[in-house]
Amino acid sequence: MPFHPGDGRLYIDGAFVPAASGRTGVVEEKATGRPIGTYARGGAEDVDRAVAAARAAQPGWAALSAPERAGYLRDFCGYLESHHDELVEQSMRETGGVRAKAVDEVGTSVRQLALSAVQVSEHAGDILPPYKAGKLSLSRAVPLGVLGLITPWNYPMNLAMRALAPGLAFGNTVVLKPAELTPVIGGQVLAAAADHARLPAGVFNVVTGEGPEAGWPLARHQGLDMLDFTGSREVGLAIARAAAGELRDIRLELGGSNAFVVLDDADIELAASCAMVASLEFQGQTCISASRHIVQRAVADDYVAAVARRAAALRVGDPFEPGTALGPLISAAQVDRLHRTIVEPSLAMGARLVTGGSHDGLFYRPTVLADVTPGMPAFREEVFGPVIPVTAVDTEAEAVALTNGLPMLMNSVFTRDLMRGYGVAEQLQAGEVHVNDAHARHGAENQMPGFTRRQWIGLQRTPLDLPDWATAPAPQES
Ligand code: TXE
Repeated sequence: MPFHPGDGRLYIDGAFVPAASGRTGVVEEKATGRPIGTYARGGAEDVDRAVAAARAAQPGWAALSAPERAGYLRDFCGYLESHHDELVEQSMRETGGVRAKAVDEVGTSVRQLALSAVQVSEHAGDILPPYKAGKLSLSRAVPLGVLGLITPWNYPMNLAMRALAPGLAFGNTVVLKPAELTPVIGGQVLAAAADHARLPAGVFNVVTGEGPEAGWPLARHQGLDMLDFTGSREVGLAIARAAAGELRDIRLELGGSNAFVVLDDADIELAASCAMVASLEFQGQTCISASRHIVQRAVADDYVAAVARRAAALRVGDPFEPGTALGPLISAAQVDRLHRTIVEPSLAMGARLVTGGSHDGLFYRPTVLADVTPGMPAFREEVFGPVIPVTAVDTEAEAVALTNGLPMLMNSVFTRDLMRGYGVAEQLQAGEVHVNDAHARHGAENQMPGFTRRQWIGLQRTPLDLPDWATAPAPQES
């Protein structure tokens, strides 16, 4: 099957179609700025059609047996596997990530599909502990219905897949709006895979386009049963405010200011190596990247030196060139945000530039800032770029308090004493904490819910324990 990414069409109701407006946008290779395709700039009319198609297809899709839906998912997965190398290169071009990052992205998507295809036959529901003799209570997993997905540009394929795969497996239908910076790897190739797998028309739809033009109409659409959004705090807040006014169901994954805590008995070289991955992998543009390094003062100088030595030696450039560790940032807007609103003001407030701090176009040098204090943007904001801000603290308690002072998704703690690490982890208010490890490589695909709701059903031969006044014989009609 030939691979034709980037031909500028939407995928609605089983057909590749232009946007109703006829408008298209250009897909760029991030490292070179070279145009590598087009995408359709969908709008409200296209979103309406896609949601209507998904709504019409949903009952029939949910009525298929679990093994039938699993079969479609395996064919979907087969397309991704058979185009693995092209997809990896497409991801490298569109996101600017190095090969290992792209391989991870495609691999995670494949594993997610394979897992959902199995899970759907295993999780039909539960038989619940009886609360009274003579009664059978069970819960049945019921699809939510039509899901809207709005996804970002950093891991475009697998951030779509982690909702798409379990969503479809459990009988939902989907409308996906991928990020406009990565519309091919985040949307068009998934449409091609769905088409190849012959998913029934309307089960999976892709509306590419800009956030305000295509994303907002989807986020607000009354025809959705749930909207799943991954992206910025600002847009997430706008969606939450609108949804609250209409009692609509949404799920948001926004950023966080994740902490990387180094205690005074840590193996400093190990912590510094892990810091490279935690803060610099994919140029630090990951929601679980370490955004602030909180280090006990006794080891802070050694830590800053170890981190800066490593960071300064990393090669920044075209991800296709061998030896490149960091590719370009995703856009000029992201470079500008990082440099002008985080690095420069922090330096002006007294942070010390140890290495980096400059950029050539989208290529930002890995940067280490020392003497960062909690009032500086480098501490307060999610850096979302290749910057390691180091803040020294005197005590373990201070490290815990500072970490807990900002929202976060995932933290790391470094110490040679595992029980000390456990004690700190227990006090951190993060969803996930790793002791002596960079960040999760545990396969988040295992954690995702199946996009179902539970329907409780109680069965009994005769009603139990009805009060006398209810069962008393009814008076005869006079
Ligand atoms: O996100 P946007 P951006 C964070 C990170 C980053 C910042 C900005 O801090 O610096 O967000 O990134 C769509 N209605 N994360 O500007 O704009 C948009 O088209 C509906 C963390 O790229 O939120 C895209 O599909 N949709 C995150 C998606 O929202 C709208 C990963 C995300 O884009 C919209 C990425 C609107 N009004 C960024 N405006 C993570 N948690 O991993 C935009 N969109």
